Amino acid sequence: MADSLILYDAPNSPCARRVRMCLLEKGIDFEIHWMNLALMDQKQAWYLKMNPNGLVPTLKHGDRVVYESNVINEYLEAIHPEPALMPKDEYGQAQVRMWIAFELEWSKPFRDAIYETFAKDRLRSNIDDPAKLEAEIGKRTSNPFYLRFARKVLAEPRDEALLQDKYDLLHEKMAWWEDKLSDGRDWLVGDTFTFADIAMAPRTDMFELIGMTDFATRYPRITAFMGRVKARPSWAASQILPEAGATTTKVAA
Ligand SMILES: N[C@@H](CCC(=O)N[C@@H](CS)C(=O)NCC(=O)O)C(=O)O
Repeated sequence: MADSLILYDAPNSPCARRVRMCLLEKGIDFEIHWMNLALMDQKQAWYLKMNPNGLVPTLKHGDRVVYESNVINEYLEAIHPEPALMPKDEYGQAQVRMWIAFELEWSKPFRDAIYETFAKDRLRSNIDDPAKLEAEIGKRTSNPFYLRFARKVLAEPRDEALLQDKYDLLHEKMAWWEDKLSDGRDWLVGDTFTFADIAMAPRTDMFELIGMTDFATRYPRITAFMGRVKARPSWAASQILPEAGATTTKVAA
């Protein structure tokens, strides 16, 4: 592939990890540009021009821009079809896209829960002085909403009631997923690893970060599914963090 592939990414982003996994499964080299989500790098004007949702990941392929992890993966499949990660038959494709739609809904309570837990702790460890936070965010965006949001995450104690609400919503979704696996399937769609598995695995691996410690006993089939995903070389290889002080990382697949 002649044009460079740049992935706008962030440490511990499950959404960006989907794209990393796809690139690695397909043996494509790429370069990561790291964004600091706590400081709102993703809300900078130059980035919003590429991705109006102000989220990672975004892929730049030469002068083409593609955002939204599962859309990026389908783009990669189109330009680099082998090994295939999308079924060839229409019902297989519809099933993959339904898992993606399920993930998009399920990610909403998860995101609220992660802001009450891991993201709160991460922001506090990044910056403990509200004035410094204000200055850093002010360099990146003039939208006062993001500052108010970050201030709230930094200053307010963990909202245990809100967290319980989110757990209850997540359990409803996870119970549905656990039940789906009761037919003994290895992969979510068909007999092979597909974009459906890539859509679901990275966030599933983060339930401990939102304080759900009984995940493995509560969801043994999903835990076994995660074991199969983790046995693939793309799982370990996609666990990428920036070197101290580095803003980019080159990844050779
Ligand atoms: N549906 C989007 C979700 C992207 C998303 O939520 N990204 C998170 C990181 S996993 C993010 O950028 N969060 C920063 C923010 O909420 O401002 C995708 O799959 O690309």
